[in-house]
Amino acid sequence: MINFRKLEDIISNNNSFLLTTHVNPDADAIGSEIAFYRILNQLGKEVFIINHSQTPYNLEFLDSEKKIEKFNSEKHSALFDKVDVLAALDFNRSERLVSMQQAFDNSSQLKICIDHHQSPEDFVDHQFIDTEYSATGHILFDLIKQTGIVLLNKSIAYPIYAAIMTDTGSFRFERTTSNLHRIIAELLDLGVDPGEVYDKIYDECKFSKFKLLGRTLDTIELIQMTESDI
Ligand SMILES: [Mn+2]
Repeated sequence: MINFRKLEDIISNNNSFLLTTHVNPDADAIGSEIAFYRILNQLGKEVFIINHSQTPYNLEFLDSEKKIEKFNSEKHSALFDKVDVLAALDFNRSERLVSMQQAFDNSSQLKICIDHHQSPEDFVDHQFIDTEYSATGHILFDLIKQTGIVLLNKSIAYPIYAAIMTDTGSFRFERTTSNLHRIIAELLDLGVDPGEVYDKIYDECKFSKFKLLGRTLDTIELIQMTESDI
C-alpha cells in the first residue's frame, strides 16, 4: 500500500523537484515524468526533468512543453545538490540511471521513488512502490484521486493514459482489471483519444524503423566476384 498522504506532504513541503527515469525510457517512464511534472506545475513548483537517455522519437509528442533534458554532467550535476527533492520514476535501482547514477547517489537532498517494479534497492529516503499497480502512471492517477492534490485534467490524463496503455500491452496483461478499465473510462471522459495515442506510439515507432531500414539499405554495395574468388 502506498502512503499517498506522505507523498502529498513531501510535495506540499518542498518547492523544487528534479524528476528522472530509467535508461531507454518507455511510455510509462516518459508519461509518468510528464504527468508528475504537470501535477507539480499546477501547484506552482519549480520542476526539472533530466534523463540519461534521449527521449525516443515516438514518445516525443508526450513532452509537448519540451521539458525533458538529456543529462550533461557539466551542465546538470550542481542541480542535484540544489533542488529540494529528487524523484525517481518507474525504476528502483540507481544503476538504471547510468551516467546520472553518481550525481543522484552523491546528492544529500531528499530522494523519493515512485514505482511498480519488484525488488527495490534501498537508494532513496522514501519509497512509494506497489507492484500491484499496472504502471507508474497508474500510481499518479491514484495520488490525485486519493489526495485531491490537483484537479485531474486532460493534460495530466493524456500521459497517464499512454503510460497505462503501454505497460499493460494495450490492455492485455494480467493487471488489466475491471477497475483499471473504470480508470481508463475516466481518462477518456476527459478527452483522451485512444486511437490517437496508439497511432502516435506504435505507428511512429514503425515509421522510424522504416527510416532506419532505408538508411541501412542505402549502404548496400554490390561486390563483383571473379572466378579466382570462388
Ligand atoms: Mn512501468
